[in-house]
Amino acid sequence: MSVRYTLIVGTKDWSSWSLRPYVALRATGAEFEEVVVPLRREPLTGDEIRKHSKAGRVPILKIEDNGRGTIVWDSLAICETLAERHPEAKLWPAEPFVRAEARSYAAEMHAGFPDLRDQLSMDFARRKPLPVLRDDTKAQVARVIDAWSSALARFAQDGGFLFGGLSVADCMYAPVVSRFVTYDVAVPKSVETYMARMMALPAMRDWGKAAQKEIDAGLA
Ligand SMILES: N[C@@H](CCC(=O)N[C@@H](CS)C(=O)NCC(=O)O)C(=O)O
Repeated sequence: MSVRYTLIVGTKDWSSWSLRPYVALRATGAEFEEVVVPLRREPLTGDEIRKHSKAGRVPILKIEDNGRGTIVWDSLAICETLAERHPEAKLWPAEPFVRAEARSYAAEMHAGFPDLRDQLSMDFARRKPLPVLRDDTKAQVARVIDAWSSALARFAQDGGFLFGGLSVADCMYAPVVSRFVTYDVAVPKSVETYMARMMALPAMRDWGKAAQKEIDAGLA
């Protein structure tokens, strides 16, 4: 069986959406090629992305499998596809109610937190002062901390992540972990331990090294 994955991502220092499926794909252990499209270089950026997907957004996963191929776009769709194709990676919890909750976490992140994303934009390899947060941003930061604390209190003893082992929920929140590190957001101890565990993942470390190289090269 010959499977070929190509993950198309944006500038790593900035592309929070791209980081999510990257962490999931690394968790599967599958080999893959990577294409990095420089963001914030319009019209080049849009033109480059649309060569791969008419949706005009990264991340995109190209799958070639035994002579057939497809593309998957959107971070959550890619994570779902990887979870389905690699059941051995256990990217969703096995227990149905826990899985339902983990899906809710992933979906809440995917659809929400606009003020947090706006005010604490991802800048993976940089450290920045915390801006004065709007009330909505404060509420969204508090919601993330509360959601993480709740999951960690119940499941972290089974693997250290939100729902025990690393799941799509962790992948979806990986950029928020990075943002909280960048802006040194105050968090309780259990969350601090979780964030350190996330940042220590080989996938997160490699992403950070690549982001630093982009900064050094003046690309981010
Ligand atoms: N909902 C999408 C959002 C993807 C998205 O907005 N990606 C940004 C980069 S992080 C993008 O492609 N921007 C295109 C551009 O800057 O022209 C997902 O989950 O993948």
